[in-house]
Amino acid sequence: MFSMRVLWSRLPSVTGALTVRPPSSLARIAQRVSATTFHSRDTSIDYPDAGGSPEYKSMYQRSIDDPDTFWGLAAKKHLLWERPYDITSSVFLEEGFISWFHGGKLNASVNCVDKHIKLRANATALIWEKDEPGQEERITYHMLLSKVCRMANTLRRAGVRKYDVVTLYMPTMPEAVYAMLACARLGATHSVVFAGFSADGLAARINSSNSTHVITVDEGVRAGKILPMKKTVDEAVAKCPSIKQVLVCKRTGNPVPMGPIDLDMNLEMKNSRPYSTAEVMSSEDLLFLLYTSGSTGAPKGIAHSTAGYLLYASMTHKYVFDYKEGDVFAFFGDLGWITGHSYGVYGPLMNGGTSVLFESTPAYPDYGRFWETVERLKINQLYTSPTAIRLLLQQGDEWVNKYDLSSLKTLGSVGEAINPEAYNWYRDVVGKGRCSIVDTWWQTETGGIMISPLAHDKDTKAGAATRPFFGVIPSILDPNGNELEGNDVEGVLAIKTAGPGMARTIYRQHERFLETYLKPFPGYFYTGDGAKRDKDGHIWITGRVDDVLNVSGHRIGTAELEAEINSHPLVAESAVVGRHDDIKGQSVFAYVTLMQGTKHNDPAAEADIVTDLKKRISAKIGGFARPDNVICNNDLPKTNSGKIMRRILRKVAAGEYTEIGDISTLNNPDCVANLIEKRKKMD
Ligand code: 6R9
Repeated sequence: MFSMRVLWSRLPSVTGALTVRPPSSLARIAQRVSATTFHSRDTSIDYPDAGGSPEYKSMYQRSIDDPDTFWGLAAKKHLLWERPYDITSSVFLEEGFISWFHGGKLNASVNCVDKHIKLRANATALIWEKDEPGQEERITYHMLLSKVCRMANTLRRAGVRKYDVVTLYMPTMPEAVYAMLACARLGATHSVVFAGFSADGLAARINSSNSTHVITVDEGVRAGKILPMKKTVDEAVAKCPSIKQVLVCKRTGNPVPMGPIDLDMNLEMKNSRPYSTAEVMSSEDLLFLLYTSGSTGAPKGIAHSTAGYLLYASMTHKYVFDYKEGDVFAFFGDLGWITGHSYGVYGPLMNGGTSVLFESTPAYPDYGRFWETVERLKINQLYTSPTAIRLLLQQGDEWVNKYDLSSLKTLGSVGEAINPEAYNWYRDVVGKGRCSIVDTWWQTETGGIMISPLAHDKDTKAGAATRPFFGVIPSILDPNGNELEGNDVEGVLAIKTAGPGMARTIYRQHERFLETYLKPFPGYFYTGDGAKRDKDGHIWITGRVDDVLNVSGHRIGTAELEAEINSHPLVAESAVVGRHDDIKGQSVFAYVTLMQGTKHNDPAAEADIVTDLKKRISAKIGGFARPDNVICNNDLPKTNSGKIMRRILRKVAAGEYTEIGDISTLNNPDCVANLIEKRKKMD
């Protein structure tokens, strides 16, 4: 742990001119903090411009030819170090050894908050756009520092220590940001669990990470509905022996039962000092875990480092969106998603920016919500998902045209491929043809945007993620792992580099990290996505090539869903596939074989089981993963070796009966006709 006093005395050559006296104002703290960097500088945002193609090309080339110099300069400039690093990078991809800025010491909350106090104490750090429109709250950097410190002191008193894992189960609100940064201040690793997960989903993530504390709220509010979040935490924590304390923040203020391990966060914060020392962390210490779904097994706790992640989030935020000082940046999505971490919190705050936290939905109280918010808050960069764009497109242009959107400069899309119709509408109707559109491809595992045009780039196409960010070498491989050189090629997407923002491991499962990402194609980071490079060299993402579904931007592993379905006492076997959905991108389609003796063709009995299964998924995983369709059948198509032929099930789900292909090699070809018959009844 360092106090400012200790910190100064560690760097005598830089701080020699300063007297070691406790600072008496925030401005003075910041002055001294910035004096401790190993290069003297202010904290203004002054990146070179790279919006146009020539600058992009030369910077990209430099980042590939000499990554250490490229990222090293950036790290010296944009991170506030308590101690300089010694080694820029050491990467041995095949054994998952990824280290950036070794030897460096820093603290993430100091970088996101304290760093800015000297220059922008009264600038707005966060605008909380609450569920009810027109009630936004603004939090300045000074207020943010005070809240983060008060919360850090509260957590410390509640027993949170360096390297503990703290689970956050919270709505999109400033307290969630305070909690992330307060954990970072204490050197604890935060693990945010999306508020849509059920008690069981939450418990699984708490247990996997061995969390000691949970931070939550009394109740959430979304689209006018109350979500009993504390109650869900109570149910989860009953199954989590590692939890020592639950800290409850106020959202609705309605009374909720408080048990022996529960603490009222607001009360504790009120009585806490608004200054808190920050733990000195190493560059490679973990900043956070975020659970995500893969094609097999339980959810994976993707682990991100401190220095490399912060640098990558800030650089991508700045360059992809062309974020300028004073701009208002809005990610319209949930903080519990990696996009909320990198572009709702860390990227904008590293850059001294203003970030809008949007608690509501695109349709509440009506379909004009996004646009009314853009007008009222004068949003300059808007970042959201194709699902939301498609939903709003379907409601007609009147909703958009009612509002003044002239503040908008960059429009971003993330989470899944954006279809050309949605892209064109975003560009022409929302952006009036004068905004940059950035279709950004990346993953929880990559920490920040990997493939995307930069704002102002004119050489783009509707639906193409376009080109790699600095330091990224995207490779397209054939099934044997051979790199497909040149243009006009299609295959699986792998990344040949591990830049500063890449995930470092799967928490406490490094072997699984290797198996999942690094062993499939030695020397590359395997993404699980397909991609093509067109004749002009632009990259297009063609979708997952593994058994991972993407429903409204949520990643859901089919194996996880099948495990839940199979745990139903009347289910013998199941197979889950994705079906195209005009708004959600994909919906969950489940095929189920019932236990022998269960009446397969009794519609009433089947309907009961189907209802049961849908409820079960909502309860065990979360409502977003609920299957839209379930077919019960006495058999599923299998190969001679007993493998379920998902390819056929996908075609049946899509209603593409004529494209099913040869089924003669199946062990049980007859079952396909039954499935088709049942599927047709669903139309
Ligand atoms: C940031 C994020 C990652 C998966 C990824 C891919 C899909 C994300 C995309 C995209 C096409 C884009 N994906 N952005 N597909 N075009 N612009 O979404 O992280 O939740 O981990 O999902 O989402 O399939 O592999 P995450």
